[in-house]
Amino acid sequence: MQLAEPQDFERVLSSMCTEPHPAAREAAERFLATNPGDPGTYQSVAILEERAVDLLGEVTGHPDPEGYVASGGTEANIQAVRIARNRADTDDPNVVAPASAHFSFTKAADVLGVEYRTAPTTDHRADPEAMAELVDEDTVCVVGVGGSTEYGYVDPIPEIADLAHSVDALCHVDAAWGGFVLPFTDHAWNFQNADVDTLTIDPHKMGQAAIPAGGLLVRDRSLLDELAIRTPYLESTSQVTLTGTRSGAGVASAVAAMEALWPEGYREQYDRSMDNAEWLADQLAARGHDVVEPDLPLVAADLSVPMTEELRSRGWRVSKTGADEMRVVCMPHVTRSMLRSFVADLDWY
Ligand code: 0PR
Repeated sequence: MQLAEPQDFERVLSSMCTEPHPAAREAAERFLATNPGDPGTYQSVAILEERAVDLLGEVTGHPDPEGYVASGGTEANIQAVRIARNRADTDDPNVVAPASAHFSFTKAADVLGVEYRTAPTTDHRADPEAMAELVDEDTVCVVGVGGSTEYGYVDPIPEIADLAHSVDALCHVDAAWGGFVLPFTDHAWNFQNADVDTLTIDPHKMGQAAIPAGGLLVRDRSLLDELAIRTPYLESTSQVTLTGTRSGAGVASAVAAMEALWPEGYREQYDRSMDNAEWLADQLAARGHDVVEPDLPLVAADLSVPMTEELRSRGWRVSKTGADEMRVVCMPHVTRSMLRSFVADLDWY
């Protein structure tokens, strides 16, 4: 059978993934047949994974990072909740998050037998006071989001960390999407100056690596040890990952992308994406739409559902927020000329 062409990115405004950097693409292909889940056999990719974690540490201000390259943000979030649950001393654990947290936390709670409590947001950001009403002595993890899926908004992480530690819970930050842009913004918190315990940051989103490359980082090794199980058949004696066989392509491409882009390439990309988001927000506002002021490079606006449907029928991939607003993610493949032709199609409608 002739394989169909994969999706090209020419009209994709909905995805939080993007075209991999050329070096990332090449590295992925070279390491396609390697398995970092078996470091005794595949030693070179295991060394690359250490490098990936070190680079992720540089991006997040962690001087001595520990963690691994996961399959994506879902796995990293599940593992963060698992660390928190395993470390706590309660039979009835709960996790507290803002309602804006990604649905992977619902999966985590279900798989791990943890109660999931969500607090309403204020202006699309976590409200630490509303979250404080939900925490108690059985809270094992309090979640903050560094770039929300729907609006790209960033929660007040230092306050969320304080709340977590006031009940001896862990603070987990989901920066799966925002992690590679946050260092260039006014959101100045990182591992060094905020009491974050665990963090999700995905190279396969804003990091421009190939899929699958997610990232889980922890403050210190003892947290990762909460995940360790014994591995009698392997040369290594324990494993902390959720999956067994893993993608060496993801690991190698994450290193290649970060080596090529950190920090200047990512900074330039952030500047371009943010300019594009602000330009699009202005264009939509000038046409009378209510626009959610972008914080990171993501624009949501109250375009009518039929309008969004019409754009889809013209080949544009746009998505919706839970409140039915149109949502455009200004990823690296989204250029100004692409947005100009998008706006021209809007005007036609
Ligand atoms: N955390 C955040 C903040 C996310 O945005 C996502 C993914 C995850 C965790 C989970 O990461 P993985 O998918 O790598 O496991 N965000 C999705 C995405 O773009 C959400 C989504 C899905 C948005 C479908 C729009 C849509 O149409 O992949």
